[in-house]
Formats: sequence, C-alpha cells, structure tokens
Amino acid sequence: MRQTKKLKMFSGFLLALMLGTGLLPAADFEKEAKHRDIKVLITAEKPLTVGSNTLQLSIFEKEKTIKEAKVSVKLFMPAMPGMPAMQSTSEAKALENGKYRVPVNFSMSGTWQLHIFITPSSKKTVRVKTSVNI
Ligand SMILES: [Cu+2]
Repeated sequence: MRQTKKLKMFSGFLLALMLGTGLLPAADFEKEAKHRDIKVLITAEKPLTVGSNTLQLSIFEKEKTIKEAKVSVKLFMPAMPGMPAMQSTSEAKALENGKYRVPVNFSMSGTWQLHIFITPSSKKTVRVKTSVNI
C-alpha cells in the first residue's frame, strides 16, 4: 500500500514537472469560465467523452492564482423526454500553484451544466457556471 502511494505521488510529480516544462502536448479540451473576478481555466489532456474524465482547473482571482481552496464540481443535465434529471458532485484535489484535479463522469452525451464551487480559506464560496457538450 505504502509503495503504491509513493509511486502515485512520484508519477504525479513527474506529470507536474512535464506540464510545467511544456513537455506534454497541449490540452485536448480547454474552456474558460468566469464569475466576477474569479476565472477558471478548465482543461483536459484527452477530449471529453461519455464516462470517466479528468479535468484540471486553474483558478484565478484578478489574475492571481487561488491556492489550497476547497473546490468541487457539480454536473447536471435537466430532465429530457424519456430521461430523468441527472446530477453528480466531485471533490477536486488541490495540486500546486492554484491548479486542481477533479474526476468527473458524464453518463450520457449531450449538454452538461457545470457548477464549480470554490471556497478559498476564510472566504465565502463562489460559484462559477459553465457548460460542456459531450
Ligand atoms: Cu440527458
């Protein structure tokens, strides 16, 4: 167990290093969402698909990164003919430098609403809304 964790941490570090030095190809998904002074750059290394995806969020307030905030992402799709409303919430993990990683699962194709909840330490929660087409 311990070694697996260390290995995971190490590969995470390598990934961060490669991203930082631009060794990895550009993101295959990129979208910006804003609410007042808060800006979220949403990226993914692979195109978004039905099923499991990993989003990376870079969060800024007036161009300064927001580090170590509590961040969660709510996905939902309103009811459609023959389909009930769908909803799920995922907690993001803080990486370095105002970046966060969050696993999301799109259970069907279509337009999904995304609400990103950001709670910086000792501040109120801000909600940033956007949508993605899967
Ligand atoms: Cu649907």
